[in-house]
Amino acid sequence: MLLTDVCEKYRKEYNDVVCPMIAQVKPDANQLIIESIETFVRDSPLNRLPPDQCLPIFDTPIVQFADGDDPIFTEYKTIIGKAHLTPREALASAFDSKPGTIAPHTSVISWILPISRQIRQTNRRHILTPSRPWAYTRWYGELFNEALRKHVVELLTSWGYRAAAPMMQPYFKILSNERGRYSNWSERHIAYAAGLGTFSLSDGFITEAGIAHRCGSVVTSLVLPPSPRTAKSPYENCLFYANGKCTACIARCPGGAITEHGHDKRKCYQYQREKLSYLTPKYGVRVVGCGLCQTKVPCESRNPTRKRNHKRS
Ligand code: B12
Ligand code: SF4
Ligand code: SF4
Repeated sequence: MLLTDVCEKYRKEYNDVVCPMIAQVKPDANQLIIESIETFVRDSPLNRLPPDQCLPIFDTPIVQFADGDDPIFTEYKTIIGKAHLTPREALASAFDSKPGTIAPHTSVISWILPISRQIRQTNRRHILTPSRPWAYTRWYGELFNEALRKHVVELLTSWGYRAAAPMMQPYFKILSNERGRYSNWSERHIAYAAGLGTFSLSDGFITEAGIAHRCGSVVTSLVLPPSPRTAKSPYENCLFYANGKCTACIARCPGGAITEHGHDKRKCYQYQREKLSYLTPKYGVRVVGCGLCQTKVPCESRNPTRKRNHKRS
């Protein structure tokens, strides 16, 4: 059979634009994607803190990959909720297609955007409300994160692959159960699958660059070798679970949302809704996040369970 026949057969079978024989594997794709994301973070004017746009909002990102068909994504339907999408479902829904026929293989690109030291320092001084730069990070930082998601989707599309950022799709939604709010695409659980870190007592996701970050992801039909997931438990990077000695985030939380039993999402949401909403017009943003549990804590900018300190301060 000629290559063109295989392509034609594939197009009919998968209703796809890309033939796997010519487009499934792209040598060095992981490295090219990492470099493209790093450059975007370094050069984009959106990654600058208002009003003077001098300081970067985020430092150099950490980028890793997961196999979209890794069984952990099906486990998330039990751990998070039935509505949580597998990468295959997320990609198929974005193209109005069926999960079984969207592509022979799916991969996930997941990134961590560490919040810059200057911004973290301003929040360290606060005890009840977030600093203005932290509030800007929640608002303008997420606008930048959205631009990055679009950038990665465009890069993969320009190479001839299918790609989608689930959090930017119309199907993305935030739901609620007895434990509080959750979504059908949890960026932190995606980052966990890609081996980028673990959860913690405060629920925050502790990476090698710490807990003070925002994260994002894109699903694609391109085959990308997955990064190793070395954590032995979903809470390995948190000192509370490592030696029971750290409870710094409990003391930092003004909403009483963190105890030795974990993070109460309802209390956290309530605190931010009821006590902080007056800040939105003051700071000129549409939503304010507190994040005091992510600054002035041992896990702020490094993995605190590592013997040798991470270089960031
Ligand atoms: C809904 C939401 C909230 C809710 C609920 C948060 C939550 N814990 O889920 C509320 C309003 C409380 C909230 C608050 C904040 N949020 Co918010 N929020 C989201 C949103 C939109 C969805 C989260 C979601 O789907 N959660 C799913 C549920 C199930 O997660 P969970 O309950 O924490 O999961 C636990 C269990 O699954 C458990 N677990 C049990 N068994 C097992 C087994 C395995 C194998 C695994 C892996 C896990 C596991 O582990 C988890 C931790 O305990 C995400 C964006 C996104 N799409 O991901 C941002 C997001 C989580 N928020 C973020 C941030 C920064 C904040 C705030 C700091 C506010 C701010 N901006 O200043 C606070 C911090 C709260 C906290 N301590 O974690 C960041 C988190 C980054 C980070 N550093 O961890 C995210 C990822 C946004 C982003 N794009 O970066 N948020
Ligand atoms: S402050 Fe301590 S207990 Fe809280 S998440 Fe960080 S390491 Fe864990
Ligand atoms: S975000 Fe604020 S209210 Fe929520 S757990 Fe952290 S410190 Fe507490």
